[in-house]
Amino acid sequence: MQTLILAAGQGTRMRPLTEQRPKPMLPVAGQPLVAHTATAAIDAGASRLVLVVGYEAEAVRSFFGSEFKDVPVDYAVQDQQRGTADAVRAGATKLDNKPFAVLNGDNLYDGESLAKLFDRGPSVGSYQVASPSAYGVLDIEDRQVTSVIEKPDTPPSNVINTGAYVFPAAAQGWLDVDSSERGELEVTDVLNRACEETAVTAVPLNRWLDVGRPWELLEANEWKLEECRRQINGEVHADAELRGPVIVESGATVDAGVVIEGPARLQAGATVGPNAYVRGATLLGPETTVGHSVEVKNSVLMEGATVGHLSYVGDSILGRDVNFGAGTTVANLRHDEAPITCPVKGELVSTGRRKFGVVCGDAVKTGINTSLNAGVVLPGGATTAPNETILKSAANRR
Ligand code: TTP
Repeated sequence: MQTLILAAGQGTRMRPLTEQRPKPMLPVAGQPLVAHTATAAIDAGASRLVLVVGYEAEAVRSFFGSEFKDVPVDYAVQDQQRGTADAVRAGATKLDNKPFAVLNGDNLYDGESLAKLFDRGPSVGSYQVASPSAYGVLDIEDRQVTSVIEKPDTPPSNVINTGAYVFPAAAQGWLDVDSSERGELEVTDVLNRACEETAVTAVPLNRWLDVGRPWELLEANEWKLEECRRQINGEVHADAELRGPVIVESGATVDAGVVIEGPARLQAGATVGPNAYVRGATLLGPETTVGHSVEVKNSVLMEGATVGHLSYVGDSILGRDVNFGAGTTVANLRHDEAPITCPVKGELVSTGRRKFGVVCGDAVKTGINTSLNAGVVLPGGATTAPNETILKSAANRR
């Protein structure tokens, strides 16, 4: 099955993490997010991948090259991000006149479910949720989809669209859709046309995750780190203790007195300790430092991030080359245990998580003893003074 993977979007809800890189290239368990999407597609039987790129396209191209896991990779450029139907239209220029699959390059799918989708003919991957109104909801009769309705007040079912489709070859002629209410050209309108022209089956996916906002990047890492198996190739001091599924890549170092509770992955050049505690679905990217008496829990540290001494980082995402001064502490729980809120495009949104820390854009630097409240987002390059307490995000803080 020739497969289009949409990876051209600007990822505005994921800012500041997407200020310098496309969302599909954000790290998930040591690989770019879109590499997991591509792997699921290949596991499901993709014969060729066409990646639709646009925003920060070069990062995607240089990761994949012309082949990924023995499957040929082609690229189509979407110059302006006018919507998912427009992205499919850009990608269709590289397709053969045969049925094709479409996947979102910022979604995690399980390969086993995708295989059922790919085998089914015209189909859409579906997923049951408790509150469907925030999604595209599928109207289904006898497993056939009759339409998809965007964010309905009264949803016709609790089954939603996962952005995974198999379209017949004829759909390559159905891509000129009208602009939607939010001013985008939407692939869901292509799906609605497909439902009018042919039988489209809803294929339930076992597991699926849309990674649109920072806390969903933590969820993606939780999922994919859970799947990792213990592998120790780096240098681990005899007085360190690694519990459970921990990956220490060649070139990573674990010093004396360190305890690491898996799932966790330490990429090449990461150094931990002495006397540090790393636990719960943590990714320490290449060349990261977790120093003396630091605790890191359920967090993602991107390449070159440093938490040198006496700090606590919980349920947080630290961008490239972030540097936490000694004694920086992150709050990740409210006294009332209510879900943590976090700003997304200037508006506070519930993360739905009882535990959530902070999001730091690339090269953020904190002064010693900085205290960061739960849900704070610091833009790339922001600095804090020694002893500063940041209770709320300041969008323009530099
Ligand atoms: P979205 O998540 O809707 O858009 P986005 O990635 O730009 O993020 P945000 O809304 O935060 O700005 O996109 C779904 C998928 O489609 C995603 O993989 C990106 C891709 N896409 C394109 O390739 N081109 C586009 O014009 C758009 C809007 C999305």
